[in-house]
Amino acid sequence: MRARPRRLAAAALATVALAACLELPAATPKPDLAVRDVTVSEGVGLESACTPTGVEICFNARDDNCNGVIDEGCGLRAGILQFTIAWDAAEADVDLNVHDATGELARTGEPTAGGLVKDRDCPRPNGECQGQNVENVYLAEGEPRRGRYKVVVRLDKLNGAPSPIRVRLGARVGQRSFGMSVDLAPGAGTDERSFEFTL
Ligand SMILES: [Ca+2]
Ligand SMILES: [Ca+2]
Repeated sequence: MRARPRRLAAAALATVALAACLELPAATPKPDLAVRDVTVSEGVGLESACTPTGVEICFNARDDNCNGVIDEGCGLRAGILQFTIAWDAAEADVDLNVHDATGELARTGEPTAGGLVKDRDCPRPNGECQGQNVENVYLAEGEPRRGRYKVVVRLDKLNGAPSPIRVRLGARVGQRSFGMSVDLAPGAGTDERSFEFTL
């Protein structure tokens, strides 16, 4: 009787290992994924059109080739929903906080009830980010939940980096792409900017 759970655990581990090796191709967007009521923090310019500038460049949170996927080929996961931030100040700790349609915050590890998961969290003490600070949240499973999504870009700590910190946010919502560049500085009112929309 004891062998069975062990076999199941081994199978689960194998599945996780296999999933970790695969860079999942972007799902084909469904044409009916309508995006409504897009809002951003006051004073932030939102880009809602993609202008191709050449081949995809890694870790800039831009869909440089306008193929609907941000920073593909760079080790980041992608899905029909994808939110990516990038910033140059290596020491600064900036967080990408994406709340799904149920209000749950996407974290590394387990997906939220709405299927969102974070696959990269920077900077890391072990140098894993190699000075290329990127955070990425994507829809890992299921269909996008209908409802209000909130994407917050927040400066956690400067860690000695000169203020303000310029952060780029790129978002893919079905066939639509959005982008914004923000300057974050410590203090209430200046340490975060947000982007919201309804599906
Ligand atoms: Ca791309
Ligand atoms: Ca890019």
